Amino acid sequence: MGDKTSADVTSPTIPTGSQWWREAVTYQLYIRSFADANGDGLGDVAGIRSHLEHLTTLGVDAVWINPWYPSPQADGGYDVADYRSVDPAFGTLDEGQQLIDEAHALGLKVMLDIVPNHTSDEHEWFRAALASPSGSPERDRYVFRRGQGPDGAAPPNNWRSVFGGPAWQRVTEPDGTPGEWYLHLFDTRQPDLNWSNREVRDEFLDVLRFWFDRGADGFRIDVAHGLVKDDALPDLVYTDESLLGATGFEGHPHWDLPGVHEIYREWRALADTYDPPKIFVAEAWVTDADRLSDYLRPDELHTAFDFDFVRSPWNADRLRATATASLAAHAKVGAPVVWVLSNHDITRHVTRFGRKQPEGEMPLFGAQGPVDVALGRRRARAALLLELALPGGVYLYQGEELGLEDIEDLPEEVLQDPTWQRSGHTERGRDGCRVPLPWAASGPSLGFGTGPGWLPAPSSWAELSVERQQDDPDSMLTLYRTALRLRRELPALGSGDGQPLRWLDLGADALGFTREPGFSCVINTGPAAVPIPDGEVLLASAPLDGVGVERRMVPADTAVWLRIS
Ligand code: ISL
Repeated sequence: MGDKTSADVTSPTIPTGSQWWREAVTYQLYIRSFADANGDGLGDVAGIRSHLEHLTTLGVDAVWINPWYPSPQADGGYDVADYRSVDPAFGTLDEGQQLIDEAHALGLKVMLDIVPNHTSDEHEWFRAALASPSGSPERDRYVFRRGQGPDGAAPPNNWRSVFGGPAWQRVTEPDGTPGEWYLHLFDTRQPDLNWSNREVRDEFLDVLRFWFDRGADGFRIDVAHGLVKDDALPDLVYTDESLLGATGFEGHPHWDLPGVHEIYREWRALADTYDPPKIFVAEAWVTDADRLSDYLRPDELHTAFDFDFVRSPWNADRLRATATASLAAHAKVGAPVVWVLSNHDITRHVTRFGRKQPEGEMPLFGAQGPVDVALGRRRARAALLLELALPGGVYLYQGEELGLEDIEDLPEEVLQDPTWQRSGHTERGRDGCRVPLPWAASGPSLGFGTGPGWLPAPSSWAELSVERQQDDPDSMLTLYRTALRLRRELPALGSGDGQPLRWLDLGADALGFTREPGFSCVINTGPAAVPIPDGEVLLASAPLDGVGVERRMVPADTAVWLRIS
Protein backbone atom coordinates (compact mmCIF):
# COMPACT_ATOMS: atom_id res chain seq x y z
CA MET A 1 0.00 0.00 0.00
CA GLY A 2 2.68 2.49 -0.94
CA ASP A 3 0.28 5.36 -1.41
CA LYS A 4 -2.44 5.90 1.12
CA THR A 5 -5.86 6.86 -0.06
CA SER A 6 -8.44 8.70 1.97
CA ALA A 7 -10.06 5.32 2.59
CA ASP A 8 -6.92 4.25 4.42
CA VAL A 9 -7.09 7.28 6.65
CA THR A 10 -10.50 6.42 8.01
CA SER A 11 -10.18 2.66 7.88
CA PRO A 12 -9.26 1.06 11.20
CA THR A 13 -7.89 -2.02 9.46
CA ILE A 14 -4.41 -2.56 8.15
CA PRO A 15 -3.34 -2.46 4.55
CA THR A 16 -4.49 -5.62 2.84
CA GLY A 17 -2.40 -5.21 -0.28
CA SER A 18 0.52 -7.49 -0.90
CA GLN A 19 2.90 -4.63 -0.07
CA TRP A 20 1.80 -4.39 3.58
CA TRP A 21 5.29 -5.24 4.80
CA ARG A 22 6.77 -2.07 3.33
CA GLU A 23 5.42 -0.04 6.23
CA ALA A 24 4.01 -2.45 8.78
CA VAL A 25 4.50 -2.02 12.50
CA THR A 26 5.18 -5.50 13.85
CA TYR A 27 5.00 -6.48 17.50
CA GLN A 28 7.53 -9.05 18.67
CA LEU A 29 5.93 -11.69 20.87
CA TYR A 30 8.61 -13.35 22.96
CA ILE A 31 6.21 -16.13 23.82
CA ARG A 32 8.06 -17.32 26.94
CA SER A 33 7.49 -13.96 28.61
CA PHE A 34 4.29 -12.50 27.14
CA ALA A 35 1.47 -14.14 29.11
CA ASP A 36 1.18 -17.42 30.96
CA ALA A 37 -2.34 -18.88 30.79
CA ASN A 38 -1.67 -22.26 32.42
CA GLY A 39 0.25 -21.00 35.43
CA ASP A 40 3.47 -22.98 34.83
CA GLY A 41 5.60 -19.84 34.81
CA LEU A 42 6.25 -19.89 31.07
CA GLY A 43 4.21 -17.88 28.59
CA ASP A 44 2.12 -19.82 26.08
CA VAL A 45 -0.11 -19.68 23.03
CA ALA A 46 -3.23 -19.42 25.17
CA GLY A 47 -1.67 -16.42 26.91
CA ILE A 48 -1.17 -14.69 23.59
CA ARG A 49 -4.72 -15.51 22.50
CA SER A 50 -6.11 -14.02 25.69
CA HIS A 51 -4.31 -10.72 25.06
CA LEU A 52 -4.87 -10.12 21.37
CA GLU A 53 -6.90 -7.08 22.26
CA HIS A 54 -3.79 -5.48 23.72
CA LEU A 55 -2.26 -5.67 20.25
CA THR A 56 -5.25 -4.33 18.36
CA THR A 57 -5.70 -1.50 20.85
CA LEU A 58 -2.02 -0.73 20.55
CA GLY A 59 -2.54 -0.48 16.82
CA VAL A 60 0.11 -2.76 15.33
CA ASP A 61 -0.25 -4.40 11.92
CA ALA A 62 1.51 -7.70 12.49
CA VAL A 63 3.11 -9.94 15.08
CA TRP A 64 6.34 -11.93 15.04
CA ILE A 65 6.27 -14.94 17.33
CA ASN A 66 9.65 -16.19 18.58
CA PRO A 67 10.21 -19.96 18.12
CA TRP A 68 7.33 -21.95 19.55
CA TYR A 69 8.45 -25.34 18.29
CA PRO A 70 9.19 -28.41 20.43
CA SER A 71 12.53 -27.69 22.03
CA PRO A 72 14.52 -28.61 25.12
CA GLN A 73 14.77 -24.81 25.60
CA ALA A 74 18.54 -24.85 25.95
CA ASP A 75 18.48 -21.46 24.18
CA GLY A 76 14.97 -20.15 24.74
CA GLY A 77 13.52 -22.21 21.89
CA TYR A 78 16.25 -21.39 19.35
CA ASP A 79 17.22 -25.04 19.71
CA VAL A 80 14.48 -26.64 17.65
CA ALA A 81 13.80 -30.37 17.97
CA ASP A 82 10.85 -30.47 15.55
CA TYR A 83 10.13 -27.68 13.06
CA ARG A 84 6.57 -28.81 12.34
CA SER A 85 4.85 -28.60 15.69
CA VAL A 86 4.33 -26.48 18.80
CA ASP A 87 6.08 -27.23 22.08
CA PRO A 88 3.64 -28.77 24.58
CA ALA A 89 4.84 -26.19 27.11
CA PHE A 90 3.41 -23.51 24.79
CA GLY A 91 0.33 -25.37 23.57
CA THR A 92 -0.63 -27.56 20.64
CA LEU A 93 -0.38 -27.26 16.89
CA ASP A 94 -4.16 -26.77 16.86
CA GLU A 95 -3.91 -23.87 19.28
CA GLY A 96 -1.16 -22.39 17.13
CA GLN A 97 -3.49 -22.63 14.15
CA GLN A 98 -6.28 -20.99 16.13
CA LEU A 99 -3.98 -18.15 17.09
CA ILE A 100 -3.01 -17.59 13.45
CA ASP A 101 -6.67 -17.60 12.43
CA GLU A 102 -7.76 -15.28 15.24
CA ALA A 103 -4.97 -12.85 14.51
CA HIS A 104 -5.98 -12.81 10.85
CA ALA A 105 -9.60 -12.19 11.78
CA LEU A 106 -8.40 -9.12 13.69
CA GLY A 107 -6.43 -7.91 10.69
CA LEU A 108 -3.03 -8.87 12.09
CA LYS A 109 -0.39 -10.56 9.93
CA VAL A 110 1.56 -13.38 11.58
CA MET A 111 5.31 -13.85 11.21
CA LEU A 112 6.95 -16.98 12.61
CA ASP A 113 10.62 -17.53 13.37
CA ILE A 114 12.70 -20.00 11.36
CA VAL A 115 15.98 -21.26 12.80
CA PRO A 116 18.00 -22.64 9.87
CA ASN A 117 21.58 -22.33 11.12
CA HIS A 118 21.31 -25.13 13.66
CA THR A 119 18.90 -27.63 15.17
CA SER A 120 18.60 -28.86 18.72
CA ASP A 121 20.81 -31.79 19.68
CA GLU A 122 17.47 -33.52 20.31
CA HIS A 123 16.39 -33.17 16.68
CA GLU A 124 15.97 -36.62 15.10
CA TRP A 125 18.56 -35.70 12.48
CA PHE A 126 21.21 -35.04 15.10
CA ARG A 127 20.40 -38.22 16.99
CA ALA A 128 20.76 -40.14 13.73
CA ALA A 129 24.06 -38.37 13.05
CA LEU A 130 25.46 -39.43 16.43
CA ALA A 131 24.35 -43.01 15.85
CA SER A 132 25.91 -43.13 12.36
CA PRO A 133 29.53 -43.48 11.34
CA SER A 134 31.90 -40.81 10.13
CA GLY A 135 31.27 -39.98 6.48
CA SER A 136 27.64 -41.14 6.59
CA PRO A 137 24.82 -39.18 4.95
CA GLU A 138 23.38 -38.63 8.44
CA ARG A 139 26.58 -36.86 9.56
CA ASP A 140 26.72 -34.86 6.35
CA ARG A 141 23.63 -32.88 7.37
CA TYR A 142 25.80 -31.26 10.06
CA VAL A 143 29.41 -30.06 10.17
CA PHE A 144 31.39 -33.01 11.51
CA ARG A 145 35.19 -33.01 11.19
CA ARG A 146 38.15 -34.95 12.48
CA GLY A 147 40.04 -33.09 15.19
CA GLN A 148 43.61 -31.88 14.91
CA GLY A 149 46.66 -33.70 16.23
CA PRO A 150 47.55 -37.39 16.00
CA ASP A 151 44.57 -38.46 18.12
CA GLY A 152 42.24 -35.82 16.75
CA ALA A 153 42.00 -34.58 20.31
CA ALA A 154 42.20 -30.87 19.44
CA PRO A 155 39.25 -29.10 17.81
CA PRO A 156 39.35 -28.72 13.99
CA ASN A 157 40.02 -24.98 14.30
CA ASN A 158 39.94 -22.10 16.78
CA TRP A 159 36.40 -20.85 16.15
CA ARG A 160 34.53 -19.67 19.20
CA SER A 161 30.91 -20.04 20.12
CA VAL A 162 28.90 -16.78 20.16
CA PHE A 163 27.95 -17.75 23.72
CA GLY A 164 31.58 -18.32 24.80
CA GLY A 165 34.03 -21.21 24.70
CA PRO A 166 35.00 -23.25 21.65
CA ALA A 167 32.58 -23.73 18.75
CA TRP A 168 33.38 -27.45 18.54
CA GLN A 169 32.27 -30.42 20.60
CA ARG A 170 33.82 -33.85 20.37
CA VAL A 171 31.47 -36.83 20.20
CA THR A 172 31.79 -40.36 21.42
CA GLU A 173 31.39 -42.70 18.48
CA PRO A 174 28.76 -45.47 18.61
CA ASP A 175 31.58 -47.92 19.46
CA GLY A 176 32.53 -45.91 22.54
CA THR A 177 35.75 -44.34 21.22
CA PRO A 178 36.38 -40.58 21.19
CA GLY A 179 35.51 -39.45 17.71
CA GLU A 180 34.78 -36.52 15.44
CA TRP A 181 33.90 -33.00 16.40
CA TYR A 182 30.79 -31.10 15.40
CA LEU A 183 30.47 -27.38 14.87
CA HIS A 184 28.15 -25.28 17.05
CA LEU A 185 28.46 -21.53 16.59
CA PHE A 186 26.02 -21.18 19.48
CA ASP A 187 25.46 -23.64 22.34
CA THR A 188 26.76 -27.23 22.28
CA ARG A 189 23.11 -28.19 22.15
CA GLN A 190 22.73 -26.28 18.84
CA PRO A 191 24.72 -28.20 16.19
CA ASP A 192 25.19 -26.22 12.96
CA LEU A 193 23.59 -27.62 9.84
CA ASN A 194 25.53 -28.16 6.63
CA TRP A 195 23.93 -25.93 4.01
CA SER A 196 26.03 -27.45 1.22
CA ASN A 197 23.81 -30.48 1.62
CA ARG A 198 20.82 -30.49 -0.74
CA GLU A 199 18.74 -32.47 1.72
CA VAL A 200 19.10 -29.69 4.30
CA ARG A 201 17.98 -27.11 1.74
CA ASP A 202 14.96 -29.16 0.70
CA GLU A 203 13.96 -29.83 4.28
CA PHE A 204 13.79 -26.13 5.09
CA LEU A 205 11.82 -25.33 1.96
CA ASP A 206 9.39 -27.95 3.13
CA VAL A 207 9.21 -26.50 6.64
CA LEU A 208 8.49 -23.07 5.18
CA ARG A 209 5.74 -24.60 3.06
CA PHE A 210 4.30 -26.35 6.12
CA TRP A 211 3.71 -23.06 7.94
CA PHE A 212 2.86 -20.99 4.87
CA ASP A 213 0.11 -23.49 4.14
CA ARG A 214 -1.19 -22.98 7.68
CA GLY A 215 -1.45 -19.27 7.14
CA ALA A 216 1.87 -17.85 8.36
CA ASP A 217 2.39 -14.63 6.43
CA GLY A 218 6.14 -14.77 6.63
CA PHE A 219 9.23 -15.63 8.62
CA ARG A 220 11.89 -13.91 10.59
CA ILE A 221 15.13 -15.69 9.69
CA ASP A 222 17.39 -16.44 12.63
CA VAL A 223 21.13 -15.79 12.10
CA ALA A 224 20.47 -15.23 8.40
CA HIS A 225 24.11 -14.29 7.90
CA GLY A 226 25.50 -17.52 9.35
CA LEU A 227 24.32 -20.48 7.29
CA VAL A 228 27.25 -20.88 4.93
CA LYS A 229 30.75 -21.62 6.19
CA ASP A 230 34.10 -21.65 4.47
CA ASP A 231 34.71 -25.36 3.83
CA ALA A 232 38.42 -24.97 4.51
CA LEU A 233 37.58 -23.94 8.10
CA PRO A 234 40.46 -21.47 8.44
CA ASP A 235 41.38 -20.22 11.91
CA LEU A 236 40.11 -16.78 12.87
CA VAL A 237 41.96 -13.88 14.42
CA TYR A 238 39.67 -12.58 17.17
CA THR A 239 39.94 -8.89 17.81
CA ASP A 240 36.58 -8.27 19.45
CA GLU A 241 36.35 -9.88 22.85
CA SER A 242 32.60 -9.42 23.24
CA LEU A 243 30.82 -12.70 22.73
CA LEU A 244 27.53 -11.68 21.21
CA GLY A 245 28.40 -8.63 19.25
CA ALA A 246 30.64 -9.77 16.39
CA THR A 247 29.40 -9.05 12.89
CA GLY A 248 31.93 -10.51 10.51
CA PHE A 249 33.96 -8.79 7.82
CA GLU A 250 34.89 -9.27 4.18
CA GLY A 251 36.32 -12.76 3.88
CA HIS A 252 35.05 -13.93 7.28
CA PRO A 253 34.84 -17.74 7.27
CA HIS A 254 31.40 -18.09 8.88
CA TRP A 255 29.51 -14.77 8.87
CA ASP A 256 27.95 -13.16 5.82
CA LEU A 257 29.47 -15.38 3.14
CA PRO A 258 28.26 -14.77 -0.42
CA GLY A 259 26.83 -18.29 -0.58
CA VAL A 260 23.91 -17.39 1.72
CA HIS A 261 22.27 -15.38 -1.04
CA GLU A 262 21.61 -18.39 -3.20
CA ILE A 263 19.64 -19.95 -0.33
CA TYR A 264 17.42 -16.90 0.00
CA ARG A 265 16.75 -16.80 -3.72
CA GLU A 266 15.25 -20.26 -3.38
CA TRP A 267 13.20 -19.15 -0.40
CA ARG A 268 11.97 -16.09 -2.25
CA ALA A 269 10.91 -18.17 -5.24
CA LEU A 270 8.85 -20.35 -2.90
CA ALA A 271 7.32 -17.34 -1.11
CA ASP A 272 6.33 -15.84 -4.45
CA THR A 273 4.27 -18.88 -5.37
CA TYR A 274 1.70 -17.80 -2.76
CA ASP A 275 -1.01 -15.22 -3.30
CA PRO A 276 -0.47 -12.86 -1.63
CA PRO A 277 3.26 -13.64 -1.55
CA LYS A 278 4.79 -14.61 1.78
CA ILE A 279 7.53 -12.40 3.15
CA PHE A 280 10.80 -12.54 5.12
CA VAL A 281 12.69 -10.40 7.57
CA ALA A 282 16.35 -11.24 8.09
CA GLU A 283 18.24 -11.15 11.34
CA ALA A 284 21.59 -10.46 9.71
CA TRP A 285 24.43 -8.90 11.68
CA VAL A 286 26.68 -7.52 8.97
CA THR A 287 29.24 -4.76 8.78
CA ASP A 288 27.18 -2.02 7.18
CA ALA A 289 24.01 -1.00 5.39
CA ASP A 290 25.43 -1.87 1.97
CA ARG A 291 26.16 -5.44 3.00
CA LEU A 292 22.67 -5.64 4.48
CA SER A 293 21.09 -4.43 1.26
CA ASP A 294 22.63 -7.41 -0.56
CA TYR A 295 20.09 -9.57 1.30
CA LEU A 296 17.32 -7.33 0.00
CA ARG A 297 17.91 -7.49 -3.72
CA PRO A 298 14.64 -7.95 -5.63
CA ASP A 299 14.97 -11.73 -5.90
CA GLU A 300 16.03 -12.24 -2.27
CA LEU A 301 14.50 -11.21 1.06
CA HIS A 302 11.94 -8.46 1.54
CA THR A 303 13.23 -6.88 4.72
CA ALA A 304 15.99 -7.05 7.34
CA PHE A 305 16.34 -5.49 10.77
CA ASP A 306 18.43 -2.34 10.71
CA PHE A 307 20.92 -3.07 13.50
CA ASP A 308 22.99 0.00 12.62
CA PHE A 309 20.13 2.08 14.00
CA VAL A 310 20.19 -0.05 17.17
CA ARG A 311 23.90 0.53 17.55
CA SER A 312 23.58 4.29 17.36
CA PRO A 313 23.94 6.21 20.61
CA TRP A 314 21.48 8.94 21.58
CA ASN A 315 23.13 11.58 19.46
CA ALA A 316 21.48 13.59 16.70
CA ASP A 317 24.44 13.48 14.32
CA ARG A 318 24.89 9.76 14.67
CA LEU A 319 21.20 8.98 14.34
CA ARG A 320 20.94 11.11 11.23
CA ALA A 321 24.08 9.58 9.73
CA THR A 322 22.94 6.00 10.29
CA ALA A 323 19.41 6.69 9.07
CA THR A 324 20.76 8.41 5.97
CA ALA A 325 23.12 5.55 5.16
CA SER A 326 20.42 2.95 5.70
CA LEU A 327 17.85 4.78 3.60
CA ALA A 328 20.33 5.22 0.76
CA ALA A 329 21.51 1.59 0.81
CA HIS A 330 17.96 0.26 0.90
CA ALA A 331 16.79 2.62 -1.83
CA LYS A 332 19.39 1.15 -4.17
CA VAL A 333 17.62 -2.21 -4.01
CA GLY A 334 14.08 -0.85 -3.63
CA ALA A 335 13.61 -2.26 -0.12
CA PRO A 336 12.11 -0.47 2.89
CA VAL A 337 14.25 -0.02 6.00
CA VAL A 338 13.04 -1.89 9.08
CA TRP A 339 13.70 0.25 12.15
CA VAL A 340 14.08 -1.44 15.50
CA LEU A 341 15.16 -0.32 18.96
CA SER A 342 14.97 -3.48 21.08
CA ASN A 343 14.56 -7.23 20.85
CA HIS A 344 14.99 -10.33 23.00
CA ASP A 345 18.79 -10.40 22.51
CA ILE A 346 19.89 -6.90 23.40
CA THR A 347 19.73 -4.54 26.35
CA ARG A 348 16.37 -2.76 26.33
CA HIS A 349 16.66 0.73 24.90
CA VAL A 350 15.31 2.45 28.02
CA THR A 351 18.44 1.15 29.72
CA ARG A 352 20.77 1.88 26.80
CA PHE A 353 19.55 5.46 26.55
CA GLY A 354 19.69 5.88 30.33
CA ARG A 355 23.46 5.39 30.39
CA LYS A 356 26.26 7.76 29.66
CA GLN A 357 26.23 7.69 25.87
CA PRO A 358 29.35 6.30 24.21
CA GLU A 359 31.47 8.16 21.67
CA GLY A 360 31.50 5.11 19.43
CA GLU A 361 28.97 2.34 18.97
CA MET A 362 26.29 1.68 21.54
CA PRO A 363 27.08 -1.49 23.55
CA LEU A 364 24.16 -3.88 23.16
CA PHE A 365 24.99 -6.52 25.72
CA GLY A 366 25.96 -6.65 29.35
CA ALA A 367 25.84 -4.18 32.22
CA GLN A 368 27.72 -1.00 31.31
CA GLY A 369 27.62 1.16 34.40
CA PRO A 370 24.98 3.34 36.04
CA VAL A 371 21.57 3.81 34.44
CA ASP A 372 19.23 6.77 34.86
CA VAL A 373 16.01 4.92 34.05
CA ALA A 374 13.84 8.05 34.05
CA LEU A 375 16.15 9.68 31.52
CA GLY A 376 16.19 6.49 29.48
CA ARG A 377 12.38 6.48 29.40
CA ARG A 378 12.24 10.10 28.37
CA ARG A 379 14.61 9.39 25.48
CA ALA A 380 12.75 6.19 24.60
CA ARG A 381 9.57 8.23 24.16
CA ALA A 382 11.39 10.55 21.78
CA ALA A 383 13.07 7.64 19.96
CA LEU A 384 9.67 6.10 19.31
CA LEU A 385 8.50 9.23 17.52
CA LEU A 386 11.68 9.19 15.47
CA GLU A 387 11.42 5.59 14.30
CA LEU A 388 7.70 5.79 13.61
CA ALA A 389 8.21 8.89 11.47
CA LEU A 390 11.01 7.45 9.35
CA PRO A 391 10.07 5.84 6.03
CA GLY A 392 9.74 2.06 6.19
CA GLY A 393 8.60 -0.57 8.66
CA VAL A 394 9.10 -0.86 12.43
CA TYR A 395 9.43 -3.79 14.85
CA LEU A 396 8.45 -3.20 18.47
CA TYR A 397 9.64 -5.55 21.20
CA GLN A 398 7.02 -6.58 23.75
CA GLY A 399 7.21 -4.45 26.87
CA GLU A 400 8.75 -1.42 25.23
CA GLU A 401 5.22 0.00 25.04
CA LEU A 402 5.29 -0.11 28.84
CA GLY A 403 8.72 1.51 29.06
CA LEU A 404 10.30 -1.55 30.65
CA GLU A 405 13.98 -1.33 31.48
CA ASP A 406 16.50 -4.17 31.47
CA ILE A 407 16.71 -6.01 34.77
CA GLU A 408 20.44 -6.13 35.31
CA ASP A 409 20.39 -7.58 38.82
CA LEU A 410 18.43 -10.79 38.36
CA PRO A 411 19.56 -13.31 40.99
CA GLU A 412 22.24 -15.57 39.52
CA GLU A 413 20.29 -18.70 40.31
CA VAL A 414 17.46 -17.76 37.95
CA LEU A 415 19.64 -16.99 34.92
CA GLN A 416 18.92 -19.29 31.97
CA ASP A 417 20.78 -17.76 29.04
CA PRO A 418 23.48 -20.23 27.93
CA THR A 419 25.89 -17.28 27.79
CA TRP A 420 25.99 -17.30 31.59
CA GLN A 421 27.29 -20.88 31.79
CA ARG A 422 29.46 -20.77 28.69
CA SER A 423 31.23 -17.56 29.66
CA GLY A 424 32.24 -19.15 32.96
CA HIS A 425 29.81 -16.87 34.78
CA THR A 426 31.43 -13.69 33.49
CA GLU A 427 28.64 -12.61 31.11
CA ARG A 428 25.09 -12.73 32.44
CA GLY A 429 23.62 -12.90 28.97
CA ARG A 430 20.23 -11.72 27.77
CA ASP A 431 17.75 -12.65 30.48
CA GLY A 432 17.48 -9.05 31.65
CA CYS A 433 15.46 -8.11 28.56
CA ARG A 434 13.29 -11.23 28.79
CA VAL A 435 11.56 -10.67 32.13
CA PRO A 436 7.80 -11.48 31.89
CA LEU A 437 5.43 -8.61 31.16
CA PRO A 438 3.52 -6.92 33.99
CA TRP A 439 -0.16 -6.92 33.07
CA ALA A 440 -1.53 -6.04 36.52
CA ALA A 441 -0.44 -4.00 39.51
CA SER A 442 -0.64 -6.99 41.85
CA GLY A 443 -0.37 -10.77 41.88
CA PRO A 444 2.58 -13.18 42.12
CA SER A 445 3.87 -12.24 38.65
CA LEU A 446 2.01 -8.95 38.16
CA GLY A 447 -0.67 -10.57 36.02
CA PHE A 448 1.74 -12.47 33.75
CA GLY A 449 0.37 -15.72 35.16
CA THR A 450 -1.36 -17.10 38.21
CA GLY A 451 1.94 -18.05 39.82
CA PRO A 452 5.52 -16.80 39.66
CA GLY A 453 7.02 -16.23 36.22
CA TRP A 454 10.17 -17.99 34.97
CA LEU A 455 12.07 -14.80 35.75
CA PRO A 456 10.95 -12.46 38.54
CA ALA A 457 9.75 -8.96 37.69
CA PRO A 458 10.72 -6.22 40.14
CA SER A 459 7.89 -4.89 42.31
CA SER A 460 8.48 -1.45 40.78
CA TRP A 461 6.93 -2.80 37.57
CA ALA A 462 3.49 -2.70 39.20
CA GLU A 463 3.49 0.97 38.25
CA LEU A 464 4.40 0.05 34.66
CA SER A 465 1.69 -2.57 34.32
CA VAL A 466 -0.86 -2.39 31.54
CA GLU A 467 -3.51 -1.99 34.24
CA ARG A 468 -1.84 1.17 35.56
CA GLN A 469 -0.92 2.65 32.21
CA GLN A 470 -3.94 2.05 30.06
CA ASP A 471 -6.05 4.94 31.28
CA ASP A 472 -3.21 7.30 32.07
CA PRO A 473 -2.98 9.98 29.36
CA ASP A 474 0.71 10.56 30.10
CA SER A 475 1.82 6.94 30.13
CA MET A 476 4.21 5.28 27.71
CA LEU A 477 1.39 2.98 26.63
CA THR A 478 -0.83 5.92 25.73
CA LEU A 479 2.01 7.50 23.75
CA TYR A 480 2.45 4.28 21.77
CA ARG A 481 -1.26 4.02 21.06
CA THR A 482 -1.55 7.64 19.99
CA ALA A 483 1.57 7.57 17.86
CA LEU A 484 0.55 4.35 16.12
CA ARG A 485 -2.92 5.72 15.41
CA LEU A 486 -1.48 8.91 13.95
CA ARG A 487 1.02 6.94 11.90
CA ARG A 488 -1.89 5.15 10.25
CA GLU A 489 -3.88 8.32 9.75
CA LEU A 490 -1.22 10.67 8.42
CA PRO A 491 -0.68 10.18 4.71
CA ALA A 492 2.94 11.33 5.01
CA LEU A 493 3.91 8.46 7.31
CA GLY A 494 4.54 4.84 6.49
CA SER A 495 6.51 3.47 3.59
CA GLY A 496 7.39 6.75 1.95
CA ASP A 497 7.96 4.94 -1.31
CA GLY A 498 8.88 7.52 -3.90
CA GLN A 499 8.59 10.34 -1.33
CA PRO A 500 12.08 11.06 -0.04
CA LEU A 501 12.40 12.60 3.38
CA ARG A 502 14.13 15.97 3.61
CA TRP A 503 16.49 16.63 6.48
CA LEU A 504 16.30 19.99 8.24
CA ASP A 505 19.43 21.76 9.39
CA LEU A 506 18.94 22.07 13.15
CA GLY A 507 22.52 22.04 14.41
CA ALA A 508 24.50 19.27 16.08
CA ASP A 509 22.09 18.40 18.89
CA ALA A 510 18.82 18.05 17.03
CA LEU A 511 17.64 16.22 13.99
CA GLY A 512 14.54 16.87 12.02
CA PHE A 513 13.01 16.19 8.68
CA THR A 514 9.94 16.84 6.62
CA ARG A 515 7.84 14.36 4.71
CA GLU A 516 5.13 15.04 2.17
CA PRO A 517 2.39 15.97 2.51
CA GLY A 518 2.79 18.49 5.28
CA PHE A 519 4.62 16.63 8.04
CA SER A 520 7.68 17.35 10.11
CA CYS A 521 9.42 15.54 12.95
CA VAL A 522 12.02 17.15 15.24
CA ILE A 523 14.06 15.31 17.86
CA ASN A 524 16.25 17.07 20.35
CA THR A 525 18.98 14.78 21.72
CA GLY A 526 20.92 17.60 23.36
CA PRO A 527 20.71 19.34 26.74
CA ALA A 528 19.29 22.70 25.58
CA ALA A 529 15.85 23.41 24.12
CA VAL A 530 15.65 24.01 20.38
CA PRO A 531 13.01 26.04 18.52
CA ILE A 532 10.12 24.27 16.85
CA PRO A 533 9.60 24.88 13.15
CA ASP A 534 6.29 26.59 12.31
CA GLY A 535 3.34 24.27 12.33
CA GLU A 536 0.67 22.63 14.41
CA VAL A 537 1.94 20.21 17.04
CA LEU A 538 0.33 16.82 16.49
CA LEU A 539 2.16 14.91 19.18
CA ALA A 540 5.05 15.51 21.54
CA SER A 541 6.96 12.97 23.61
CA ALA A 542 7.07 15.38 26.58
CA PRO A 543 5.25 18.61 27.49
CA LEU A 544 6.38 21.58 25.43
CA ASP A 545 4.96 24.38 27.52
CA GLY A 546 7.02 26.24 29.99
CA VAL A 547 10.09 26.21 27.76
CA GLY A 548 10.95 29.39 25.91
CA VAL A 549 9.00 32.59 26.00
CA GLU A 550 8.63 33.96 22.52
CA ARG A 551 8.04 30.74 20.67
CA ARG A 552 7.59 27.14 21.62
CA MET A 553 10.71 25.10 22.00
CA VAL A 554 11.49 21.38 22.03
CA PRO A 555 13.04 20.62 25.40
CA ALA A 556 16.01 18.28 25.89
CA ASP A 557 15.46 14.62 24.94
CA THR A 558 12.09 15.30 23.37
CA ALA A 559 10.52 14.76 19.97
CA VAL A 560 7.56 16.40 18.24
CA TRP A 561 5.42 15.68 15.23
CA LEU A 562 4.09 18.70 13.40
CA ARG A 563 1.63 19.41 10.65
CA ILE A 564 3.26 21.98 8.40
CA SER A 565 2.02 23.87 5.40
O1 ISL B 1 26.26 -13.89 15.82
C1 ISL B 1 26.05 -12.80 16.25
C2 ISL B 1 26.78 -11.69 15.70
O2 ISL B 1 27.23 -11.99 14.43
C3 ISL B 1 25.04 -12.64 17.26
O3 ISL B 1 24.71 -11.33 17.49
C4 ISL B 1 23.90 -13.44 16.76
O4 ISL B 1 23.54 -13.05 15.48
C5 ISL B 1 22.71 -13.36 17.55
O5 ISL B 1 22.98 -13.65 18.87
C6 ISL B 1 21.76 -14.38 16.96
O6 ISL B 1 20.60 -14.39 17.67
C7 ISL B 1 19.64 -15.31 17.29
O7 ISL B 1 20.14 -16.63 17.24
C8 ISL B 1 20.59 -17.16 18.46
C9 ISL B 1 19.58 -16.99 19.58
O8 ISL B 1 20.19 -17.27 20.80
C10 ISL B 1 19.02 -15.59 19.61
O9 ISL B 1 18.04 -15.48 20.59
C11 ISL B 1 18.49 -15.30 18.25
O10 ISL B 1 17.83 -14.07 18.16
C12 ISL B 1 20.87 -18.60 18.22
O11 ISL B 1 19.76 -19.19 17.60
